[in-house]
Amino acid sequence: MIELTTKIEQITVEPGKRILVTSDIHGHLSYLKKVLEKASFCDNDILFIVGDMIEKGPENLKTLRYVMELCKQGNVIPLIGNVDAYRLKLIYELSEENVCGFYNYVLNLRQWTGTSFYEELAAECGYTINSPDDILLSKQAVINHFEDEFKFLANLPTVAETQNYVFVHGGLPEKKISDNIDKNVFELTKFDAFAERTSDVFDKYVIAGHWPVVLYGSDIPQMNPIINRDKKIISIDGGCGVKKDGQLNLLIIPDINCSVDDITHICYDEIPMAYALDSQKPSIDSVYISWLNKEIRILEKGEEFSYIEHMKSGRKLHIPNSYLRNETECFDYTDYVLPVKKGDRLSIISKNSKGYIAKKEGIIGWYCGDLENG
Ligand SMILES: [Mn+2]
Repeated sequence: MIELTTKIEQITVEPGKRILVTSDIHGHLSYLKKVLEKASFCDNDILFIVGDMIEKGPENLKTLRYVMELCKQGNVIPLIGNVDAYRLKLIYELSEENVCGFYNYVLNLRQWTGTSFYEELAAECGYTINSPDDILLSKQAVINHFEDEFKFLANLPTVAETQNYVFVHGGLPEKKISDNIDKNVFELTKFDAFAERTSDVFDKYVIAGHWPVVLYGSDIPQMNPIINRDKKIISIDGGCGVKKDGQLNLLIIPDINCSVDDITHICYDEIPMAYALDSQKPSIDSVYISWLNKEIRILEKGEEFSYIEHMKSGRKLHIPNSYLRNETECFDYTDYVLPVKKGDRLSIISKNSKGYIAKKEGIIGWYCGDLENG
C-alpha cells in the first residue's frame, strides 16, 4: 500500500539566488527543457516545480524521470499535484471493481494525447493495454518495476515554505501554514480557483498552480501569471497541455528578499508564430467564454460562423463553428480584438475567413490583418 499524507517542508533560500517556479508540466518534457533553457537555469538557482508533472501530455514517464534526475543536483524542489497523487493512488488501488473506469480514462487520454502515464509504465514492463484485463495483468509488474518512481512521488512534499514564499499545487485551506498539516493531500492539491475562493489574506505570498489562470478572467483571456496583492497569492498555471492556446510559465523571483514588483516570468509553448504586417486597436468591450460558463444557444447556424447567445453574459455574437463543442456549449473563445502594432510577433492559434485567433504576450484575441511567416 502507499500512504499519501500532507507534508510541509521548511526551506531556507540563501539570498543571492534566483528562485524559479513552474507548475502543471503535464508530461510536456520539451516545454520544461525549453523554458529552463530560456531562463538560463543554473546551479546557483533554486527551482520549485509545483505539482502535476504527469498526464495529459506526450511524455509522462520521461518527464517524471527527468525531474527525478534534476533533483540529484540538490537545487530542485518538486511538490506533489492532485493528478500525480491521484494517479499513484489509483494504481495501488486497482481492482476488478474500478478497473473499467480506469481503462476508460486511459482510452480517453490515448485519444486526446496519444498516450497516458499508465500505458507508458505498462509498455516498459512489456504490456500493451487493450482491455481492462490488461491493466489488472500488468499491475503487479508495474508496481515492482517502478518502485523508485512511486516512492519518489509518494514522498514529495505537499507544501514548501520559505522565508517569504509558500508553494503549494492547489491552495491552502488554512491561513496558518502549519494548520494545513491535518488536511488531506487532495484538499491542498485540488483546491480549484484558489485565488478566487479563499477569503484569507496570507502572511507570505502563496504561489500555486493547478487552476489555469485563464479561468480567472471573464472578458479577456490571458495565460500569464497573476499576482493578487490583496490576498498575497500568485497563480502561475498557464494551461500547458490543457488549453490548446496554453503555455508553460516560469516565474522568476530574482532574490528571496526582493520586492514582489521585481518578479517577472517567461513562458514557452509550441504554437506557430508569425509577424503582423498591420496595426490594429484593441476592442473595448469583450467576452471570454470558458468552460466554466460554456452554455450557449445557437440562434442561427451558418457554414463557417454561427450566431449564438452566451447564457452567462447574455451577449449575442458570431463565432467560428470550430469553437462550438455541440449545440449548447462553446469554450475557449473570445471576441476580444488584440492591440497589434506592425512588426509584432504573434502566435497563431486558428485561422478563419475573417482573420486569426492569436496570442500576443500571453493574451488571446483576434487579429484581422496580414501576416508574414517567422
Ligand atoms: Mn492540478
